[in-house]
Amino acid sequence: MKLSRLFIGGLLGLTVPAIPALADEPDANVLYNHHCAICHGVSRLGGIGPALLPDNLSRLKHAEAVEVIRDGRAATQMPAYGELLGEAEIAALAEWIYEPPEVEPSWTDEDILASHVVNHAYGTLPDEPVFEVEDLKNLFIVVEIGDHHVSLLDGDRFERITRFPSRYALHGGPKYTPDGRYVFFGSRDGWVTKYDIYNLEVTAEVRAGINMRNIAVSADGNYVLAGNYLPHTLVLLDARNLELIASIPVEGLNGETSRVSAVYTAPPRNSFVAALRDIPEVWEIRWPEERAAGDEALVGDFALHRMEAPDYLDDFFFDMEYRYLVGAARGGKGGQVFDMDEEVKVADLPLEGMPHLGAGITWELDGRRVMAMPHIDKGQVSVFDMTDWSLITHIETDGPGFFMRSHENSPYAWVDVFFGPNHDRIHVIDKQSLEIVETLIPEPGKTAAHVEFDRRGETLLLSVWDDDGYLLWLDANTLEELGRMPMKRPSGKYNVWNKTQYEEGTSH
Ligand code: DHE
Repeated sequence: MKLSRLFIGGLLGLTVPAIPALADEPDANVLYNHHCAICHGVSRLGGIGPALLPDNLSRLKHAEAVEVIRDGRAATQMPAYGELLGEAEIAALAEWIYEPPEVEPSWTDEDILASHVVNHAYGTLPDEPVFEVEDLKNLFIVVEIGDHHVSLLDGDRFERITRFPSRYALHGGPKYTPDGRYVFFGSRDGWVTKYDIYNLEVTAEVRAGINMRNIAVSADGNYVLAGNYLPHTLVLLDARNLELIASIPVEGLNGETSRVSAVYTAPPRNSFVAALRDIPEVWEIRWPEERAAGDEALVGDFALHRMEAPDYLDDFFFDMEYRYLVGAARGGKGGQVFDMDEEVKVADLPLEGMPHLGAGITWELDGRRVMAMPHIDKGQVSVFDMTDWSLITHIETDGPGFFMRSHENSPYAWVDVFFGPNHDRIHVIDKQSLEIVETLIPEPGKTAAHVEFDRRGETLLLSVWDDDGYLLWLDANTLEELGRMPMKRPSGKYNVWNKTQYEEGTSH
């Protein structure tokens, strides 16, 4: 069908002004206001479509932007403007959206409140699941970033229970409430979505920022914390209906404000821990151990503790007791172990370059607890003794990896080869010998990545990370294939039991 401006306006029930005659050089600003602002917002903060600001677009290559404007995006409301605009106009638009806006965008408490939607108030939906499975704790949530959907799977029968649209570009692991009934998603554009797994319904949504990193849910399930790049804030929400409790400006002891790299939950400390990008501090926010009576949760109940760090620390890994955090120092200078009780650095780790600490896992080896993580810039998995922080070995792999996974009951740790020519490979490492014992290539030429085990560690799911991709279901011991399910670029997958139990082989 030939696309027309009226078509888009009609679709959205909006009136689109007539286009003035264009000068020889396409004026991208004018083009944007006529064609894009309706869905992406007058200030480019997003609306029906995603935000079109340089930071939000950092992951979209320029050529892809041209393609999306020209050809549209399948399974979304983004139409193909190639039928309406010339190549020069498309090129001008694609160029322009990567330029910073004249006025720095802001996102205030009023904006957060105005974005808040409650579809089903907490406590109004039935407590019994609307589907039947053997084990509610062995469900998986799978994020499909190819067309921005989420699938819910029965982990015993490897069957899809439902598939529903998500916000654009979810990032970071979805987080469950401790009982596994609700799951929260965070999108790069700042949306936090609460989903009731038992009723298969989105219950509430709120936009916490313009460019968000990830979310964390308190171990008691009462609070959600979102960490933003833009604005420089932490946003604390009541988990019941995602009401705003407080947005906390991130300003360091030196007066500088900072982006938040990521937020984490530290269950034994009853706290959230925030990694900050631009100031050498680690922030800890303790949640109230007893929730305030009545409906109102007070920000005064939350204790913010700022710890001066020895360096800018990013991308954390925690020990099982959440006393020590391992962070990557700025500029690829190595890793540092920070004791959060004593607030001192206790070790330097030879982790130069780009270790992916967030993907780290831990297990027992000869009576010692070890941690292992891949590197984004080299083909290595580094293994450390966590009792004295000494390096045990670097395991050579076929290329840089992104994700690592295991399970307490599995003898193997899995690491993908996410980058480079061997991105279709995935290694299986023997956790005792620290040798690669198998390298699988599920589909030549297509990226194989991100493993998650079932709750018992007997089977696992593995992604073929492609728009026409699929999930593989494997026997975790024999590595035999048990099934396949087509999916649109399935990225992360998250088992309810493993996540809610903070299983040692999975991300937290
Ligand atoms: Fe992620 C988790 C940071 C790029 C997919 N990623 C995380 C977490 C952090 C992080 C701090 C842990 C938060 C959590 O789970 O709550 N990611 C970063 C980056 O700094 C980086 C390198 C650059 C960026 O632009 O943000 C980055 N991440 C990517 C991707 O390109 C990936 C592959 C595709 C995508 O969706 O954008 C990607 N990141 C993921 C996934 C997780 C994740 C699937 C959750 C992993 C898990 O198993 O828990």
